[in-house]
Amino acid sequence: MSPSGPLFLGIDSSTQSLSAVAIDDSLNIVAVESINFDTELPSFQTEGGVHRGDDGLTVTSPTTMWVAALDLLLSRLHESGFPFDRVCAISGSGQQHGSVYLRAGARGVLGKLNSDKPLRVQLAGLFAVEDSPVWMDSSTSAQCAAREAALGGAQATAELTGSRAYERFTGNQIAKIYQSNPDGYHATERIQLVSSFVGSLLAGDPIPIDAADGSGMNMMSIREKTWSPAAVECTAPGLRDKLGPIVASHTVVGAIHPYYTTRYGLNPACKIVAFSGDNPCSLAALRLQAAGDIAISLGTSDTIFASLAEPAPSASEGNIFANPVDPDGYMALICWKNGSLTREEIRDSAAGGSWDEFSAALDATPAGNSGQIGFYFKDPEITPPILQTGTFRFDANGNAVAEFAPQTDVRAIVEGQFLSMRLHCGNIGIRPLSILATGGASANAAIIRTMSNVFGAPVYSAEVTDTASLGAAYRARHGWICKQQGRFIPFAETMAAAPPFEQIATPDADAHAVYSAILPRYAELEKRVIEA
Ligand code: XUL
Repeated sequence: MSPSGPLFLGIDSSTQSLSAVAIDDSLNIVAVESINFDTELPSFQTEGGVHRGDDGLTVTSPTTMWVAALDLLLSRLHESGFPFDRVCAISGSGQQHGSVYLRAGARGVLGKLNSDKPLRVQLAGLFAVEDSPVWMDSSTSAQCAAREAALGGAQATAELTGSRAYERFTGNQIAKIYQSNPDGYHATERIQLVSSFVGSLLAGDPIPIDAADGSGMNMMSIREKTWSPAAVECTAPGLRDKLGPIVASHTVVGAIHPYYTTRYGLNPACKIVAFSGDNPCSLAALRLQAAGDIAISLGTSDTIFASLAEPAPSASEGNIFANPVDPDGYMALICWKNGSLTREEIRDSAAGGSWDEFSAALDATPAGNSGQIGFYFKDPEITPPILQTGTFRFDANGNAVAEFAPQTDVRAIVEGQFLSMRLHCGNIGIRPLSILATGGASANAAIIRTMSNVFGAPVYSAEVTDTASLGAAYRARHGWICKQQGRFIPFAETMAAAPPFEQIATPDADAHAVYSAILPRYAELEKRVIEA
């Protein structure tokens, strides 16, 4: 680490841990630290950072655990000699959708933190609801149905808020708290997201929710980036006053509270930049800054993150959020449950359990698989939503067939997965111009070539770790630079010093044309599979 110069800190409050990444002004990572909730704060008795209810649906985390973790994280960094006095700005990331219920009077308590005592001791009693519902909770189906009924259906809800009503989305969680614990609800002065809550601890004042994480609540107008009166009013009475304002994600929302300057040596000039959700922060870490920049993560589930300019929210696929680095832009998140495990199943059944044989089969078969198309749902799929598991194979004439030759199966699963991605991306307005491949399968050259050809876009490789906290650190620096200059500076300009990602595939125009011709047939067959 150089002995001087500004530093920027990103703090990620995830489901299982609280982590920090510090960068210098040249974007180098200079420190990382992490606190695991289960093992380092065992008194909260969490498993994977959460408590699961007896109903199998309710999932919460003890809010005070996050408070205790913050002191532990900062003291760990302090003890390691981390130069907190050089930190110019802090931003953060939080698991999306989770909510925190601050009791009346919380603002006064937060403002008067005393650096002699740990946060946990001073903030006991701060919460009107002690256990925060988190994104893994799926106990609010009734509230989702009520929301969609009030807002004119699932598609209307998606058009208004960016997503249809999802159980984990915060508005539905708040509605459940109001109905099941009205005393707790009425005792609440301010409701925060996990992200804005951790930022509020640092600022010593409740900071606003940012537009990107606010998009995960089913209550924000995705186009206006303000609370939708209809979507707030159908949630719970008197809610608008408890939510505070929404700000653009690069906004400086406060300064560090003296608690931290005295206790850990932070610089009193250190700014707090709005905290955001972990997925928006990951978008920033992957530098998906221009509309059409997408990342495809090939993991247990396959996920696409994308920057887009003209979203077309849909009730059947994906979530649209405000973009965390471009106040006029949007981002999308789409998840496919059948990812690596499903590819591995075909590797085992059709390629002798060997990735080399799997790649050889891909190389030996033509783009478009001579018109043969397969759907492989080892698990119920999210995109498109289909509960029925199984494999559905069709010949070039659209007739269902029981089997493919092994090599055909290999090509069919890979092409099918990427055609599904292209189809469903297109349905919500994503027009991929460049692809960043991450996750395990991104190391397979034959799979990546197929990805490039299906989308007709160059593919780059990125192995970025700690994306949520790193993205938060990049955003801290972005917000700080905007504040210094007194105007919005495009995120890309602030990231010019970052080393370029390595290009690993160039699309073949002929192969791409084959896939463009197949796509309508693929869509047609997918409809048949869903309807069957
Ligand atoms: C996104 C979601 C999860 C959490 C994980 O909608 O629910 O990705 O953000 O922390």
